[in-house]
Amino acid sequence: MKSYQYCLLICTVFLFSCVETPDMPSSAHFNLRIHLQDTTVFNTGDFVSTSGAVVTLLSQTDGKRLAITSDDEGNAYFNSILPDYYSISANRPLSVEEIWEVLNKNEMWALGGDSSNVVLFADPGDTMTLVLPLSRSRAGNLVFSEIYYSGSRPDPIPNYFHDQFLEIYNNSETVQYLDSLIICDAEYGFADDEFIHAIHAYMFPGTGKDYPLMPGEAIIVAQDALNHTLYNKSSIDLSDADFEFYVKDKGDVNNPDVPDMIQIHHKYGIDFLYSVFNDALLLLKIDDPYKFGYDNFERLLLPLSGVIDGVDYRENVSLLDKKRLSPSIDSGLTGGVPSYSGTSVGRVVDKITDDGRVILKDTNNSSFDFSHCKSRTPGEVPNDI
Ligand SMILES: [Ca+2]
Ligand SMILES: [Ca+2]
Ligand SMILES: [Ca+2]
Repeated sequence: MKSYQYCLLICTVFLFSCVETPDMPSSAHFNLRIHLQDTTVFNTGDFVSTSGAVVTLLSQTDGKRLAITSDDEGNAYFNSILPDYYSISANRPLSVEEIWEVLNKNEMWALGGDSSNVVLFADPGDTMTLVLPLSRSRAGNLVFSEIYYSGSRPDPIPNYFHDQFLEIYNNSETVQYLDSLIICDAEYGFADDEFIHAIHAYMFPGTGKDYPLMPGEAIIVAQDALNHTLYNKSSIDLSDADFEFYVKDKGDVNNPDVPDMIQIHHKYGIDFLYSVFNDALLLLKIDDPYKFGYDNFERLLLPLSGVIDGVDYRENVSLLDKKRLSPSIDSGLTGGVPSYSGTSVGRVVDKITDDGRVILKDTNNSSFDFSHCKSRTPGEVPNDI
């Protein structure tokens, strides 16, 4: 009986191997032209808003990525590709000058488009054309400017991670309100899903305009708003944090002077701990976080359409196939920070306006938008390029 099962297993593995890695004849190759179509007001400018976009093609079978920059006609040509399921994303940053020309405002916008899990095929040697609409990307207003997830060096406590914090920065020129925005993490394995599968989700308090954040200002959300140097000398003082995650029913500590984030979903753990190895963190604006319910493992489903900012981090930043977030939110990876090293990752400066306001880089690709911080700087953003 056992040998029969073993044989069946071998046959099954062999069968799936055959199905999942087809030996495609080279004659099956075809060409793909992705034509970008700007459906926004930016197509009225004197510049070509579909030119210079980075168009990325991701094979769903083997995870291979191809990136091509669109030409002056808004075309990205991918030559000699194989029929497959693909995800496509396009990102076109808009310069301050381009935005000013069209909107007469000093705002931050990008153009982006994506299409997930589409079957692409054509007769061998033929060229298939796919039109990808671009819409205004929400990048820019509020961004994660520093993420400290790695935990402190042992001094004396090993594996000290209660000092994790998130810094959120107003990257825009107008006042932004934190009221009712949600911070969540994202379970691994759903990068192509239309929902974030959140293990933890917490909401800022306030009823609409209680927590304004001025242009160029940052706030800190601490795991625990404590002076952590009292417990581990290599840690930091977060007793002045602006908000903290407080998990009432798990024996969490509470600093009564620091407002608590409101628990929306908490699947497990003594706190909203994000992994010291790899995780993804998101900031969202969603009217009803319970509208789409839960997945089969009690993870809260939050729609991608509500995402304001999202950052994917991992100890090995070359493992793009292990990403948790869709390329439309974050097409790269930050991290590369050893656990318990006391190192944080922070967004780099894009430019500084004439009146001295720092604009942080946000191309929705954290491989380029983030770097390692020289030191943890809760509440402060860098001011040199
Ligand atoms: Ca806490
Ligand atoms: Ca508190
Ligand atoms: Ca900082």
